[in-house]
Amino acid sequence: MKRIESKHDLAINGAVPAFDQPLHVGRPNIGSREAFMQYAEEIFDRRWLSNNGPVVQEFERRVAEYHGVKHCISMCNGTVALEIAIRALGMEGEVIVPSYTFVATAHALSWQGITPVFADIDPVTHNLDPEAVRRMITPRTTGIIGVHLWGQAAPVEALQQIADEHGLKLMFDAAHAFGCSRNGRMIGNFGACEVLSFHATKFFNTFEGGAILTNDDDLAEKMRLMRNFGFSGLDNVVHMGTNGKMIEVAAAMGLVNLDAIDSVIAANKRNHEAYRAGLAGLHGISLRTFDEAERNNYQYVVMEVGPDCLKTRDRIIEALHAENILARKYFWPGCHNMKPYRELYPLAGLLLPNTQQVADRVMVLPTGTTMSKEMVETVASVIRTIVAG
Ligand code: T4K
Repeated sequence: MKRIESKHDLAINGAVPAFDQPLHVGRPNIGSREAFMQYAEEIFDRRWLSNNGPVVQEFERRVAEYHGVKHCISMCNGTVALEIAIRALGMEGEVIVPSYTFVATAHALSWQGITPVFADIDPVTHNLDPEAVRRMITPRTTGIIGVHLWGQAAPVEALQQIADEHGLKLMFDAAHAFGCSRNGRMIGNFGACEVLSFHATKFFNTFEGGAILTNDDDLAEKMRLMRNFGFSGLDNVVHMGTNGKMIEVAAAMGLVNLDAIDSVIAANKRNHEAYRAGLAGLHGISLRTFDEAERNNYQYVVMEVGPDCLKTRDRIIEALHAENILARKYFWPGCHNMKPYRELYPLAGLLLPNTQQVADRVMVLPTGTTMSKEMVETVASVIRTIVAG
């Protein structure tokens, strides 16, 4: 690996890039290929490819067990899972969400004619600020969707209290929070239900996929119907529904990745520690830490570029991309600044100062099983050189 010691070693100054292949944020973690191929063979032999097959059932059982929750209803992706959960809870009118999230959180509402109302975040945790949520409640509000951003739980107790006081539904977008806990209790056990994403780029993937976790038997039953066109038995449609089913081969990927999960967590944790050591003391730069008292998946390495840093976030990103280090500006510029929502709320920015500030400062760095400790150390030394140069 190339050594980066002075600004003359940087690709933006004409040197060869630090890496000859791009380093992506979101390179998939993949468990045993042999085990996956074995599942695939069995799936072909059975000729049962979708519709609640045996692999999907086994997958749901193990994901529910892993999170200590009664029901796991698997889905074709996290976005459809959000849409189904929202509809099953009977949300309508206005629903309060953070703007600082992946756009799917907001889209899952507006796709169904529900207005996402953006509340500001806590600038330290990056999660919804309960007081900001209170300020956004109107007579049309029917629910709140908290997001466990970066895998760190939203303030679930405070949000539950607000929901109870105002008779609102509460659910969580737990797309980042597979395997994480809050006060020792696993994600999946908060609000009415919680939605996971198993997209290729996630800590835990099923190629594409998602799931809803809940302890509510009736809700689980309803959501199972809704993901399969409302069919109860062969010819009997008893509910409105869509096609949200997970396929067998996706569930097989999930099972092999579940078997590998401890090694993925270990790799992410090792990388996070290497980033922390590599960036320690760098003026104007801070790295989000994890609460070691909780279960964490360490999937997102979130670096904040403060106003006292000698370089801007965008300048650092530009220089990193030149080195083939494809850091991302998640979740810039905030949903409220994206075209479908910008026109709806031209003044939303005034209500979301923390969202604006955080979205302008954050970048996410590559990690996962495809990144070695040495690669992380090189990325950190590149960042140090960019910032100083
Ligand atoms: N809620 C939240 C809070 C979410 O973060 C997400 C998804 C959802 C809901 C919705 O869940 P899903 O419906 O997706 O299950 C990515 C993912 O597409 C998205 O799933 C994820 N959040 C979001 C945070 O990141 P992009 O646009 O950055 O993805 P993309 O395709 O550019 O991938 C990132 C990088 O990963 C690429 O540059 C290359 C690498 N990559 C990607 C894929 C797909 C690979 O190396 N291999 C691959 O197979 O949104």
